[in-house]
Amino acid sequence: MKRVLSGIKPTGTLTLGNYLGAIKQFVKLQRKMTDCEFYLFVADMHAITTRQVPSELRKRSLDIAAMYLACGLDKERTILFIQSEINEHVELGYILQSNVYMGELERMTQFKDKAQKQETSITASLFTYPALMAADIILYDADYVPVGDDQKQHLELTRTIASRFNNYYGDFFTVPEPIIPEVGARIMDLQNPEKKMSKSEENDKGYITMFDDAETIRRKIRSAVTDSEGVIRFDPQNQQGLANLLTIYASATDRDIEDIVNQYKDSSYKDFKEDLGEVIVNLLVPIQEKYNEIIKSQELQDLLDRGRDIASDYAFKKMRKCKKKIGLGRK
Ligand code: AQP
Repeated sequence: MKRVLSGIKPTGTLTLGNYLGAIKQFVKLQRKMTDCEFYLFVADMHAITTRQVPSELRKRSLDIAAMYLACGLDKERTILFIQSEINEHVELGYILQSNVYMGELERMTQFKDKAQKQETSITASLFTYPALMAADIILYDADYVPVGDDQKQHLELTRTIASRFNNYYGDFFTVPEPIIPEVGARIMDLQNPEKKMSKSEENDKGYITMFDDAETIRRKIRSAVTDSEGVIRFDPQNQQGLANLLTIYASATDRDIEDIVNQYKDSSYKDFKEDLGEVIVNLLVPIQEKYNEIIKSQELQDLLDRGRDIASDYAFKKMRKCKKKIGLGRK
């Protein structure tokens, strides 16, 4: 059976970007790919590449798991777990550090962006992050990895690392394929549409979180940066802010951008934004209601226990074979 795998870092409150670029796609794929198995994890080990408050990190990890469920995952067909509860991720991550080159890691734009923002106190793990990410994926022999556009480069490196390992030690890991959504793969910041919407961004007007209440959502959309042209059309070069809002609308409603442009071509930005605000409110409020039920339930804990046991079993066996292949240990 083919395996689809995805993960999200609990570095902040999930954004509409995470939802449209990753969670929604995952749920959609699950409905479409009925003959696949779905592995989904909360990447808390990745979160600590930047400083986290322990109690908040733990809370956010559970929040993410609950949010995924609230978004409509099929519980029966999902192996849901927390990355740090399976030791083999780090073990394989270390092995893969010996199969990736400094030059390759230096080229990763996410590292360059984050290092530029932080300037000092850049951790070694932020640099080696792609090796751990590769381990997360190939440990389970995932066939497909749905990601937003920003993770394309990391996934390409995962493929390189897996192929390099296979070439040297003999075929062992499945080389994964990315699945990137056609619309919604890169949702941009509402205040600065040249940057992607990120949960660890300081200016909270730039992103909509999955937990924002209806009034906050409306306000953030109303204040989203557009332009002075005043004409609704899809022109990402010259009307970046508006193009982002159209993309959000299309991705949230599963409609074509062209169709939306047609509907609003004679409207003002103000009216378009009012409607978009309502689209997002209608999308997120029902998810928030489900989340409120799930976060308190024993079912969430039971699903995470079950996920941990199944993933751990696979990971343990895979690592035993992997170490043998490399020549580690006595037998
Ligand atoms: N703006 C976005 N548009 C579309 N997809 C996005 N994703 C993230 N931002 C956008 C997708 O969400 C998944 C999980 O991402 P992640 O949490 O593992 O890491 P990230 O990509 O670094 O997300 P953030 O929000 O930008 O986190 P911080 O600020 O901590 O770095 C991935 O599939 C990603 O593509």
